[in-house]
Amino acid sequence: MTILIRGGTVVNADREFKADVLCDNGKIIAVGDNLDVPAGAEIIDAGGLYVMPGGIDPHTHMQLPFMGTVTQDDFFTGTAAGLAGGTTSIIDFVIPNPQQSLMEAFNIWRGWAEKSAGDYSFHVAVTWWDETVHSDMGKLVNEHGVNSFKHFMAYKNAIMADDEILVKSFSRALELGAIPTVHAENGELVYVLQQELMKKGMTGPQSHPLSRPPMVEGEAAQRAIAIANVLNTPLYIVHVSCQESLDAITRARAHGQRVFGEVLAGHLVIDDSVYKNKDFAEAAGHVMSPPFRSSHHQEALWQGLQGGNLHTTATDHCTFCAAQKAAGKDDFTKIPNGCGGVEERMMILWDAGVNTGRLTPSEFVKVTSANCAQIFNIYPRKGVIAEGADADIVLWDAAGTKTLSAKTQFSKGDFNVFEGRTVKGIPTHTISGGKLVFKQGELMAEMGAGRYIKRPSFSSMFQALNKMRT
Ligand code: URQ
Ligand code: ZN
Ligand code: ZN
Repeated sequence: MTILIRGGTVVNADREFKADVLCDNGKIIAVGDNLDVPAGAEIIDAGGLYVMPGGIDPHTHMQLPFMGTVTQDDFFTGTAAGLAGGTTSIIDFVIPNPQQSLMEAFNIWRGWAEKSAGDYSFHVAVTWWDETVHSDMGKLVNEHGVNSFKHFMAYKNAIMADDEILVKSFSRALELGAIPTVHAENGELVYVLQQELMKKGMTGPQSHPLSRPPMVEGEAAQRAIAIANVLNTPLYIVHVSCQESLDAITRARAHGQRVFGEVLAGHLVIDDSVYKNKDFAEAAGHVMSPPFRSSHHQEALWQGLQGGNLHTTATDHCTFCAAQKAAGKDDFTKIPNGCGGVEERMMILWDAGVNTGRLTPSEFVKVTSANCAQIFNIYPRKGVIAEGADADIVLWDAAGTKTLSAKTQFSKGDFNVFEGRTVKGIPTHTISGGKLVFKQGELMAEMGAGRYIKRPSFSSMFQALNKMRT
């Protein structure tokens, strides 16, 4: 399929410029002025629109079995919803049960993801340790294109990685040229606070944020940073939600440590007043970890993005419906943790970021696509409008408006944390793998059209780091 995008303003991480973009056979084959129209090409008039790299969401959980249930969006509906919001690639998570082979889990998730409508890749979680984990990590990097390993420092008695696992896994990741990532919350503290709140009879969703105060995240972020520092590995901290963990990242980076931070669209614009809602479904619908924070943390997170101490934006798309959330009706610790956002992320970042002057269009591209591609080593295949890149492109109408709602979302599920928010700045067309998959509100996502994206190891950088350690 040949598509010529004509008359738009291309926005990359480094600059904006007027140019046509020609796509053929899934790739961008030309970017320039007044490109000739190949016979049979579909022409898209991009006059007055921005032409940007398709978004990459580095943090989703499609079809995740979690807390006794499975998320609402599977890999088809979840990636299709992403395409409707301009996100053309996701990095999801393989999360083995403790004692389950990493390779076995990886193959199961690969099977689930074959129905994806957009491209996908996987971080693999290390939730336990023995020699087979050590060896499977090697297979995953050297044979399957995994270059990032996740560690949940929360979720005690489930998938929590203690310090021994962190130290062994980070060291192994360094040997392999893979980057460790962490969900930074102190799972022991969360567990104690949960028990205390339940003992006091404070069983409602209002207790969720009380069981995970910012310092619970700040301590874990600092601990992971210290372990990475001593072992000389880079580190990527997912869903940074508060000043405390951002400060730990900022301090580490100021001393030259290679630490990257991710922030969720939700944490940038939603505060903890949502938990005060007397309606259980409304409050429980916002139960995710780390929780939404008091409003001063939002400004800190925006400053983190603007100041280069937070690098990527994600969603942690992990959707449960009201009936699933009701599992925690009488015990907030049993409310499945997770919220959506894969469809809304880029509109939230544009509306609250670009329209307020916090981000330029190029900085928007950095934090929604290019930085993620560079950190996870798939740039310039992804994250840029340039010859040779994958034809993953979003056309953006800065004047267009939309009111976000569960009633109109493509994502499955019956809840939307951005419910009722009217945004200015919306996608008009999404091109994924060189095909037009979204056009002015109409989604033409195709089951199985998405590809598994291998991410090469960082051997060169890590060899240098490794040398410094030995
Ligand atoms: O912790 C995560 O990232 C997964 C289990 C999604 N749930 C959540 O509350 N963030
Ligand atoms: Zn997490
Ligand atoms: Zn997550």
